[in-house]
Amino acid sequence: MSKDNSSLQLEKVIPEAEDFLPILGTDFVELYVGNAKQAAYYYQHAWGFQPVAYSGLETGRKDSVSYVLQQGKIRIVLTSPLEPSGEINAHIDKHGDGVKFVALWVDDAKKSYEETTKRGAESYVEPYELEDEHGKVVISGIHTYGETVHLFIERGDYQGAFMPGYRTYAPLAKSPETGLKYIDHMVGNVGWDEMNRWCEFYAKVMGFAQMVSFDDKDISTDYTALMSKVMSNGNGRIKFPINEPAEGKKKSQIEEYIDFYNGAGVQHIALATDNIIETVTALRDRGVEFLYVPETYYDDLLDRVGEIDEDLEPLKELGVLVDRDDEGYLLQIFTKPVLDRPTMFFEIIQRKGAQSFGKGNFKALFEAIEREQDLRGTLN
Ligand code: TYF
Ligand code: FE
Repeated sequence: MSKDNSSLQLEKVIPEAEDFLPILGTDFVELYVGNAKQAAYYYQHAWGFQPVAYSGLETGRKDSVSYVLQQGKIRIVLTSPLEPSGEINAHIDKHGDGVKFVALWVDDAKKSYEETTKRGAESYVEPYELEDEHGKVVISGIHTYGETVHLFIERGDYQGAFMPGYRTYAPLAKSPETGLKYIDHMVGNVGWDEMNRWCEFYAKVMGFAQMVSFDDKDISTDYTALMSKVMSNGNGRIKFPINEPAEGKKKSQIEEYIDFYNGAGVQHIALATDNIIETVTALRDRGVEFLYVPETYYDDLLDRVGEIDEDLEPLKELGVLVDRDDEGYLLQIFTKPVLDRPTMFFEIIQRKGAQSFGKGNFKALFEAIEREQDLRGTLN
């Protein structure tokens, strides 16, 4: 377990003019789920996402249904099939509920498609246009790890609720937001020895660079191990850590994920807040379950991270972890898996200068995950 938090920089800074894939931000994350109506209820009332748009039978869509929810800049789409068989059912059958699309907001979806496919990306969908009275949206897509897809979304000055084909969605009851602002990073789990291949994909096909402090040293506790590298796009707005399992005495959490997801996929989505104590308190009050860290974690916390703005007591009460690098510190906490399969979970993160990922917390975090694995009987 390395405690080294060397300065985190892009290995090479990509000048804007040379970035062949300028990305404005994450446009949305779309999950294929068994019951979008109930998933939408969960994300609204437990997480405080607000209803934005809906598409389904009432809008003339016959085969599937989608709910669009938003909090801060975070937009999630929940999609379920209305028919047997087909691509969505196959995805759910194999993976359970999970992330299908990580959609990236771009100025030019056609150019994004051309630049990436000519560098070797496998096409998911060629550029196509959707138009209604509110304007036009252009969409294209390429495959990434597992059955996950990157869509490129060009909105121009589209004025509608979400996209052509959607109408505003106004359920009977709403719940207040919980202070979530934007997606900080999204992590992919890939199979044995596949990490470098997918990092090379992000480098070569999408023009990303590795963030250096999180090098490819393996991360291990006494029992389990994994390897991880963080890839970031030219302007640093998109950060995609990639994990692969590594050999340990017991089964890596990454292997457990791969077993239950039946392949590579999105492991966790880190959501940023500017008040982690308020956010996590609200989420916990609404039933969101977080990983437990032993109280001893807090015994020498201030010796490790130095002075912080927050009171120790509420951090300890909630189980929030703290780490420092040479740019500042960060606070983070992880949910238990949010599905029946031990696959996807969320991280809540508040950055106070630090641009790293909580390396100093990996041991405590991974031991907490091991305790959960042990309860599931999946540690062996
Ligand atoms: O995104 C990260 O790198 C941190 C730590 O399986 C982490 O949130 C890394 C690997 C993992 C779980 C969390
Ligand atoms: Fe993370």
